[in-house]
Amino acid sequence: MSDRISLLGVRATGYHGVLADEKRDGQEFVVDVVLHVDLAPAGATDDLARTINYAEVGADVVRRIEGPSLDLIESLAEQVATDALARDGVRAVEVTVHKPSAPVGVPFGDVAVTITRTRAVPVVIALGANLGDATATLQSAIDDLGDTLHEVRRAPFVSTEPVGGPDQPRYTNTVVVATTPLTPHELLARLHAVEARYGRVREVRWGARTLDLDLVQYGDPTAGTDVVSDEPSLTLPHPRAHERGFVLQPWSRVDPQAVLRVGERVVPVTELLAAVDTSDIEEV
Ligand code: A4P
Ligand code: MG
Repeated sequence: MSDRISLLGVRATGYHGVLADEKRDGQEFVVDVVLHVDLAPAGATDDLARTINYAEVGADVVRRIEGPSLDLIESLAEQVATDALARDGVRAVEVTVHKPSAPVGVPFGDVAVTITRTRAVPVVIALGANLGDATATLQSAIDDLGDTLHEVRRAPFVSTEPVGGPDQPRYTNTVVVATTPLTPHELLARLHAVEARYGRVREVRWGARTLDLDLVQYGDPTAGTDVVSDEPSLTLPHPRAHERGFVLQPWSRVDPQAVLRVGERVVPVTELLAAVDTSDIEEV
């Protein structure tokens, strides 16, 4: 993905610097912000709501330049990057802070720091398969997702009794915890694409499948940053995860501290697991 919005040369007076006279007299700071955003939806609809409003980004930058005094332009760059990543749809940001009047002690043209920060949202994905070589399929699906998931940790594979649906073979399940720069819908689309690659067909609800990838949770409920949605196309957290041993057991193995939002409550996964029957779950 290489679409970008660049807002260059935003300038204002700030009081950042290590020296007392910098904090007293102030000087000009100049900031460049490059936002990595998918611009196709806005390009197709001509709708400002589908992109990032660069006027708002500029106002954020000026607020940070004029804000509380910092010692380092590194810190100012970090603040600008944090603001930018908080905007929906911004996957990554490059920030350059120039300090053209810095006390360098020799004639110079410019001094600047540049940082790149990528959005990294914690996500939990449950994987299941009960047709073909299930374990091999699950492992290759995880490998395929390596382009969109980072810091990937996988639970042990478990063999589980089918829950619901018609008579069908036992499942192999696992859970992956990772981080992603994608939005929830982008990630779901990616999960569907990987399911399709492994020959997933949707005929019978809860029927046998070569590969099922469910997005269990997006964001961190402890920090209150998890996405909650009751849209049928993407319900978050996954509406049945809290009662399913084949999700909870592997999840608790890969992340013993994990929590899941259940209605208004944020509940430890180990507590949810204690309430379900796990007698049929075997490690493979
Ligand atoms: N969808 C909505 N929210 C989500 C989400 N958080 N993650 C939509 C993924 N998809 C979500 O899913 C149907 C639709 O749900 C999708 O189009 C998507 O946009 P699907 O994968 O086509 O159908 P499904 O998997 O049959 O339905 P669902 O609701 O995901 O089923 P469950 O509840 O996950 O159950 N028993 C064992 N032992 N192990 C299993 O893995 N899996 C199921 C599937 C049943 N029994 C099982 C297992
Ligand atoms: Mg599914």
